[in-house]
Amino acid sequence: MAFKLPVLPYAFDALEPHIDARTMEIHYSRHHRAYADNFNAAIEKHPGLFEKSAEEIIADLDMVPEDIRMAVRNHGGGYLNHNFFWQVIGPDGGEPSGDLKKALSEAFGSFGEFKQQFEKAGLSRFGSGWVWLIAEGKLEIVTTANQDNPITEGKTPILTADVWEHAYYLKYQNKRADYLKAFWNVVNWKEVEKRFTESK
Ligand code: MN3
Repeated sequence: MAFKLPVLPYAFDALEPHIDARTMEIHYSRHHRAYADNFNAAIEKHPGLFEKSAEEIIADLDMVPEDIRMAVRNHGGGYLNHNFFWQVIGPDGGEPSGDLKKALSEAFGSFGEFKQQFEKAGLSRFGSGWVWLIAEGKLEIVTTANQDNPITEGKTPILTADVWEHAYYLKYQNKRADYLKAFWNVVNWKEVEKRFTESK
């Protein structure tokens, strides 16, 4: 039993013009696949771990044998983060509604203010990493380096943006700010709302 590369739930060009088809193709077919392959290769050394889910493993890295712990953190994290990322983005865009909209206003002042703070956090993450919206009673924004996932710290992410250069460089080059502004056009708020409801 290996960890499978999940099927991308839309076509490579579905997020155009905000995220271009070539970026999506390379990001999914090469980067995500490589994380999955390297994660599986690490777990092969301790195949008992195949009985756990990727979430269970990343949430409890201390139980991962030391000889593969760094590989699991990096590649298992990369595998899991992209599984999550493809779910919370999509072609529809729009805005949050209902309880999530209310919670965003309570935590950040308004939806607009939330977007600004999320973009700012993504911009200030030096080097490669991720920016996350966390549901922990009150909503909060955090960033992680490399392929770390907030579940390792016991947090529940409901939205993320990949701020590795491979996520935007072909179209936006060094302009991460422009990528993060465009990101709002491809957030799958229905999925984020579902995860928000499940977190309570
Ligand atoms: Mn990526």
